[in-house]
Amino acid sequence: MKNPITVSVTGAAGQIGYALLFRIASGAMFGPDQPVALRLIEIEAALPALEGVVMELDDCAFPLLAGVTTTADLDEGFRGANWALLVGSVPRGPGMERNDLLGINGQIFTGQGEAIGRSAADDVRVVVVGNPCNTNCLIAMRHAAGVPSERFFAMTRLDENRAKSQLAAKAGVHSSDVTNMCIWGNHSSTQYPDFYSAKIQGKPVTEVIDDMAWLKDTFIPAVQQRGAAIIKARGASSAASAANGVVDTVRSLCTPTAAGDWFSVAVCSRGEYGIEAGLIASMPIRTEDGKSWSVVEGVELSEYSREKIDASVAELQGERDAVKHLL
Ligand code: NAX
Repeated sequence: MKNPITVSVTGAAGQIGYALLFRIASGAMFGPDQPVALRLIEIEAALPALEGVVMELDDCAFPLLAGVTTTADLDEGFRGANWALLVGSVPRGPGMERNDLLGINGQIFTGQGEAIGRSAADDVRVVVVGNPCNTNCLIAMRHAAGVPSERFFAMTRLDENRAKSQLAAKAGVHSSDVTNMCIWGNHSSTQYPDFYSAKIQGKPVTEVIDDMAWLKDTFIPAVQQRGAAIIKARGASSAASAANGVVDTVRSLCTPTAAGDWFSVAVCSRGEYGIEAGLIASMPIRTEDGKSWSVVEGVELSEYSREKIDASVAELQGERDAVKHLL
């Protein structure tokens, strides 16, 4: 039997946590022969609810689940973590401005970053889901002493999957026929799902879906506003699909990427595609060995794409400026 991978999850009693933990424990994230140990982190007030989730994990008798720890203590929670999945954050309340939210969550991710630096395993990789995830990731990264910046990621995979599904439905193909789908920029309504570079059964999307008005005026807003549409329909925000996005993100980072393809995740820019270095921006990513990753170079950007990416990057710069005191 392999040694267990230790996975720390914050916000574990929340609705994404409830959908995510069972996928991890079942082997969906690391495969059917890889044991996992879960370290679940919640605020004190949510620990009783988290115990209920642990009872359910127990009741699944998962063969791969090597242990579960629950705690409100960050060092205890991140101890030995190979993966830290930062899902918990404070939701935007009535009357709260975006900058208030950035400030409140900024404090949380400062402490979590510090604890990851102190307590996680030497090979820790961090995926931030809690919103605003790009900027929360930036804050955690800046405070995690000794953890290289290339180990920090913010999730845009749900957006990628949404985009693939919308394009597949329009073209009358399966979503797995859609490749090279890059979400650029921020995980927010300014994100740019790049239909120019994406392919359907190996052909450019613009050849298969010969309807530029639909691509620009229906497809893009549908992806950008999908979260709001789910809330309207379900009365609650996306949870199972978000959890699935986390599973896909980690799997993609651990598995060599198919030839010619890429996936979307926000990483610390080194200035690729003119995106200011140091920002956490979503770009096309590949990994050859399931350990190190690189930004795919040479993706051609139309003038339209350039404008959309620049707008999303400007938003990221604004968010970064709003939390400058925390960096
Ligand atoms: P919930 O409100 O159901 O759960 C959040 C959990 O986090 C709660 O149990 C809360 O007690 C816990 N929490 C709050 N502060 C914490 C802290 N300091 N330490 C540990 N735990 C803490 O939200 P849920 O629907 O699970 O969503 C979680 C986050 O994911 C939200 O910020 C949400 O906006 C974000 N999302 C991000 C997505 C993405 O693609 N990046 C998509 C889905 C989702 O909207």
